[in-house]
Amino acid sequence: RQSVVVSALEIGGVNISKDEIVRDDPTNNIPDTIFAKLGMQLHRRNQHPLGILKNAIYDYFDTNYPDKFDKFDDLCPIVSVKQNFDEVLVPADHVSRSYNDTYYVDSQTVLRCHTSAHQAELLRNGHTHFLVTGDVYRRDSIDSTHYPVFHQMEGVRVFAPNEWEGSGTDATSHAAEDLKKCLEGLARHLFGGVEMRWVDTYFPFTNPSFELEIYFQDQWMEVLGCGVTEQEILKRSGRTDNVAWAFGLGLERLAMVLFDIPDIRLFWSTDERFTSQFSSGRLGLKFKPFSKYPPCYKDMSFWISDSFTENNLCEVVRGIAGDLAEEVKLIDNFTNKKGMTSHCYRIAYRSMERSLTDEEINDLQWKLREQVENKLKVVLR
Ligand code: FA5
Ligand code: MG
Repeated sequence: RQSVVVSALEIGGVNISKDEIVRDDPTNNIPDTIFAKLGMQLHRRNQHPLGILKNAIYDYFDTNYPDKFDKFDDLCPIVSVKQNFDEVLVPADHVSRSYNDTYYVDSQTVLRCHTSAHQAELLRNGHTHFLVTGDVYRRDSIDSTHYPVFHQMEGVRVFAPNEWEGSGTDATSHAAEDLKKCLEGLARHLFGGVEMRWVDTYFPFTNPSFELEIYFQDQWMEVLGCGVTEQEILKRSGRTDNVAWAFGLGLERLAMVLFDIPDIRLFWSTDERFTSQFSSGRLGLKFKPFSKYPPCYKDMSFWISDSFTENNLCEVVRGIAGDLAEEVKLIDNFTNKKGMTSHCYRIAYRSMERSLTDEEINDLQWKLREQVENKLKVVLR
């Protein structure tokens, strides 16, 4: 492996030596580009759209539940498999545990893939109302609303029996109704009016479970997951008699709607034409794109192997093109008589900050073809 440049960092008061993390452990699948994002904590910058949004959500909770919610935004993103999965009841065979979906430091340690990783421990420590904001990491697809590092805010509220006993509904319905009211109120606080809808879904740690979608850029975009906490989680934290709700907000997605930010890569931009447009505490403003540079499309076809996955392809693309990769999209897919399957991917290259030259893009595409063939064991057509 390549060694990394930065050798130490401090997160959540814990000093971590980067040399200690990137070691030759065969289970480590964290590329340097991801590694470099550790400790950046965009959500703790008050001038950054994610920090502005976090503070606006804090305002909503402070107004509606004075002094109730404990806030954490500095918990270390390197967590155990136990915290990230076991303690929130993610089944042993769930896809999210795979090396294809999650970044492993070693077989027992991951970069958290959600802020839910902190739920159980905080409950055990006696917290009953809390918000946890942090950077989370996932191997994922490439497009304007997906990025391998993004930010979530977790919210948990525990109810005592007397809070629902008089209400005429059972504990679960009481929590579910309260949850939806709370999140709809939050959406009004942030957006005023916005078109949204609830969708039923599944999470291992909640039941019932819901997602909230907002209409943005001509389609429905999922912005959060939530639900009534599985009783088993409460039981393990010594709260058999309680009921609770939990949510996990995708901060980038909400900020995209709030500030009219068209592409998720912009959150990482250090171009001052981006950064200078935001200021602490200012929610209302809309981002003005600096002139939009044209995208360049390149297609690539290959016969896939059994082990081929789209996430692996995206990792290779990001490794070569970094944030110049705007989208990776499957545009053709067929299986021939011999049973061989061919995929054609269209890769959109575009910089948010400048025009790219033909030469530069051709160069990227050639490197990509070479690495796709070598690393993914596919046969180019
Ligand atoms: C979760 O992560 C659950 N832990 C949320 C939750 C918490 C449910 C508590 C119930 C109780 P999900 O994988 O759907 O759920 O992600 C939550 C949100 O993160 C999504 O709605 C989306 O807004 C955002 N998100 C997911 N993947 C990405 C990505 N690659 N880039 C940017 N945002 C993403
Ligand atoms: Mg989801």
